Amino acid sequence: KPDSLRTIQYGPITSAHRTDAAMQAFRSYGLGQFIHWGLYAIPGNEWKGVSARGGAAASEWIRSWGGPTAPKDWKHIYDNLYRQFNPKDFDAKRWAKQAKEMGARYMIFTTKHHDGFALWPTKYSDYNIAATPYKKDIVKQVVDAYTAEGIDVYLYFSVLEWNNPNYMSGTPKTPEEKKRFDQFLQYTRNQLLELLDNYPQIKGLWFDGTWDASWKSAYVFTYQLEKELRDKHPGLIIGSRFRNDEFGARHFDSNGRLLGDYEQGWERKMPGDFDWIDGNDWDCVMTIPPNGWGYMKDWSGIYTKTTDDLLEMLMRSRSMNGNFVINFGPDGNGRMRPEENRIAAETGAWIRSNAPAVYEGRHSDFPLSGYGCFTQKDSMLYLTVLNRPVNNIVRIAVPKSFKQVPVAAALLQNGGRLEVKHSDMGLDLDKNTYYDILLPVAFRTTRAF
Ligand code: FHN
Repeated sequence: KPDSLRTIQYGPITSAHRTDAAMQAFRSYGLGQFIHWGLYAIPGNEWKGVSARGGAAASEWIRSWGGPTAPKDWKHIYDNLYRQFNPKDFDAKRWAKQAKEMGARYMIFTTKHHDGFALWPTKYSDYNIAATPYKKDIVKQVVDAYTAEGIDVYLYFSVLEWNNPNYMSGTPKTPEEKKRFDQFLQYTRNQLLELLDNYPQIKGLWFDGTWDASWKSAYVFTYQLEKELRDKHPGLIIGSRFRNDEFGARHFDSNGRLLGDYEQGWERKMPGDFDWIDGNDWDCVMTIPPNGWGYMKDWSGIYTKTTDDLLEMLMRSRSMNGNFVINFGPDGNGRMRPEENRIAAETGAWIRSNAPAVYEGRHSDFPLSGYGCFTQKDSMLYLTVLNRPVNNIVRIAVPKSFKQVPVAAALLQNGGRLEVKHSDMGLDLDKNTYYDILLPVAFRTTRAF
């Protein structure tokens, strides 16, 4: 944080560390599911057998594919893919049931990505699901199905629109540019109010594509828009990726205060230590491939994360008071990949046997262990063993400072759960003492080494 605090007019609108029910629910989510779905699922990161690579990410960035391998009229081809979008296997109830079994308590769904194509029948653009052979409102089906399963829905919304003639990345300068970009801002406001009107069950908006100078220059508009959205939808949760202050500071204003209800910057990366989050709420959104959120036909030649990888990140997130969100990219017919189905099933099985550690557990001041990470709820301390001791014995020194807390350590390991109470441990808390707990050897891993 800067030494001298600046006067900031367009800083945070909500107080940090909201204590209302919606934000308390956010803190207990534990696991979330992200779904990136749209026209980019049709090519699946390749076209007519040629591997395609757009800009910042694979798959959903394919519209920006260029260079010698891209067809000359590629953008025209891409912008007309809506004519063949007819996902015959799409079943929102099946997705929602799978997410429930996986243990997800919230989900983030792409209503419109950078290509500008809306998965709901918006009144403000013809480029939407109603113009496809499929026709029906996909956003409504997803919101209804997940809400029915008791999973909170957050709507992903890309401000950036590659195909919109009124969008520009640079700051509008000429009167004509200002007129066009003002039209774009109104269009954005209209679509957001429309989403809140159409789908009142949702709990949050997940903004993306807000990094360009044009949007950053509209800080008065975005400040007022955030106020309007919050007034319209009490309890609405908006992360730190929506807007910036008048000095262009994003995620945190120029005095270091969080801009939004939680830090939304942990994407495909995690805090290295509890101190990094500085007491703020946060979540981490994670791809299974290295970098590709939409469907990719070919996962060969890249490292795709295993269930153990993802469970480790989940429990590290929980040990630092964050939520962890796994991204799924259904194919052009609405089907998840076999690998995604397996990960969902394995993740759900592990969480079911360790639910309190995941959902109730929060950061513990217990000294970090080399064996894994701690989460704690009142006097219950959970250790998720990530680094299996060769001798299958976990030795933990219990600091005197903990003796007033009747710590009952429940030791967790992949696929199992060991609950050990004080009396079983023969703990002598008057001294810094070790106690030996023989861990069951039933460690499970999802990848044969
Ligand atoms: O450019 C997007 C990307 O396609 C994807 O949607 C991720 C998800 O968090 N957000 C942006 C990259 O930061």
